[in-house]
Amino acid sequence: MEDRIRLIRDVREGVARDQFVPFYQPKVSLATGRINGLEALARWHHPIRGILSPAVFGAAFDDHELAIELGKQLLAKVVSDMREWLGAGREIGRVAFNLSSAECSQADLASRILTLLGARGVPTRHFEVEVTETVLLGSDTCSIKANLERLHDAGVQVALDDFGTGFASLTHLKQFPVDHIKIDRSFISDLDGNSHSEAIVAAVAGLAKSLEMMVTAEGVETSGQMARLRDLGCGFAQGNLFSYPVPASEAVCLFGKTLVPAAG
Ligand code: G
Ligand code: MN
Repeated sequence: MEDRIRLIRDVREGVARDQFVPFYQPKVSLATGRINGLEALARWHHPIRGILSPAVFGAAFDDHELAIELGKQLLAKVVSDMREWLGAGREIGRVAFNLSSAECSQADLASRILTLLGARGVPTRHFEVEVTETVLLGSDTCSIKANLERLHDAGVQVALDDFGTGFASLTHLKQFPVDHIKIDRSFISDLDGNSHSEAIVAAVAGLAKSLEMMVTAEGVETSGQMARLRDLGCGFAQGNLFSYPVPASEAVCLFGKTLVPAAG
């Protein structure tokens, strides 16, 4: 059987068996060192192969119906985790959820998310959605724009993910209600020594500041990168330096923590 078909069949079975779970990775303020939120990341708790990342199953998102089912399974678990944390009085900040192209093209996505948050008593100020430029370039621009505007107007923050790797980024900042830019990790990984990456990070941080958007650097792995990011004016950072993505049971220990020394 062709690899792609086998993968889609296996993922479909995994979804039916409720094997997809969110892991969480903290986002940290470079000014205060404190955690300001988490990003929920899809993981497949495979009965034989263990915890798998989207590097293994990401291609399954090309199947629209499956991407939507998978998204629903993950969203329900994320909102449930948030409900539990809020109920226990945790300072959860904002929890970000990655949206696929298939989900964003659904006309009822925003109302589905808002209804679920409302039903579980999770205030929208604690929620964020992340979309890549590839998602924004999807065929159904109308639905995508309407969904993001509805979410944004309701108090859900909108983040533009993997910034700098797609097309027409600057147009998107004007066309869509973007609150937050996430700089792709390819610019961070060669920060130590690559002056072009430095210039790009500085420019994006400046752009975000002028547009009054938050800016988060992704994939920060070394303290050298962290120090450079701080100097270049980047407000927030995320990456394995601070914490690997962890299951909900471990994420609960992260709230309210200071992960790096404050600037100065
Ligand atoms: O596209 P997006 O930025 O949402 O992807 C996040 C992915 O990046 C996750 O699957 C996560 O496991 C991975 N990731 C998170 N932090 C790091 C890091 O510091 N280094 C690398 N190489 N990958 C990371
Ligand atoms: Mn993301």
